[in-house]
Amino acid sequence: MRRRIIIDTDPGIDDAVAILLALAAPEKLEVLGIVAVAGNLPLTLTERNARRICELAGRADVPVYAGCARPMLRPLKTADHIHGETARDRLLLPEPTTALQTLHGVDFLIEALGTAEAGTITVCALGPLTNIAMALVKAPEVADKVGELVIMGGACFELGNVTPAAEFNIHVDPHAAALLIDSGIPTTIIPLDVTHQVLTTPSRLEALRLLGNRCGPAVAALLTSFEKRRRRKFGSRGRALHDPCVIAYLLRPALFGGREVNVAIETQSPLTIGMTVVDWWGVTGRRPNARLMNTVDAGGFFDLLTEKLARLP
Ligand SMILES: [Ca+2]
Repeated sequence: MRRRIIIDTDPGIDDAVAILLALAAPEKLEVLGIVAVAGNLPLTLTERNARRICELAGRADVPVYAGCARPMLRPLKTADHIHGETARDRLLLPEPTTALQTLHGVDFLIEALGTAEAGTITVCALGPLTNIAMALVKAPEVADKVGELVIMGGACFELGNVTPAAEFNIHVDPHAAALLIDSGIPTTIIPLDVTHQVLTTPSRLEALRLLGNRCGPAVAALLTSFEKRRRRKFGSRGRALHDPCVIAYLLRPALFGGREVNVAIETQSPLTIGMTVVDWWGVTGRRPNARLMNTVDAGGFFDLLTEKLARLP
């Protein structure tokens, strides 16, 4: 069955790889639209990067919308030091030939969900959850239309990557995350516990570089530039591919394993704000509200990525 998906994203280097992977599998995924959000970079750059990625993939026909320019309550915190490469290096991503859609991204979400059958749309959340939460603030009735919300975000045993307790996407807009986790939408979470197992290696990057098309070497170059920056912080370990795990999960769910748990989002504490408090051992008695993944076949992931990206221009 072909899934109809909306990608909400803040590209961002690993967002770029995720979008390319989705566009490389049209027999499995119909991308209804891409909605940019402020996160890794400010909105003006994330929406433009989204269009540049579609251009690279030869899919300028995919509509790109701009959503929210800041989180619901907190000031925007970007990760420009890591993701600025996409803005600076014109060689890696071409300039877009198509214009941004005029409809606001939140209104696109409401419109696309509003006109769909109940439970038929998959929403892929690759950035802070502001747009999706705002869609539910404006039109709560569209929640029923979401068949599955797949979030790259949070952490269980891996704890945080932006503070000791919090993962970036949840930390940037914890209030949006808290609203969604309590929305009743069937939710799958791919946390750092999974993505920190999906690491680049020289041979995995080489396989992409050798694809002989435009997209494979571009992805290898993006990930290599990313890896250089990251090395200062995390040592010689490879670069974790966070967001593409969401698309890989849609394409090949058997690569991932997890369990139904209760997740609560910390929105109060200055020390741990944005922490995903996961009841892994079921000690609270709170009802499970998400399927949280904790295992992944990383080799299988890179095989899938390489196999699919080979099909792009
Ligand atoms: Ca992202």
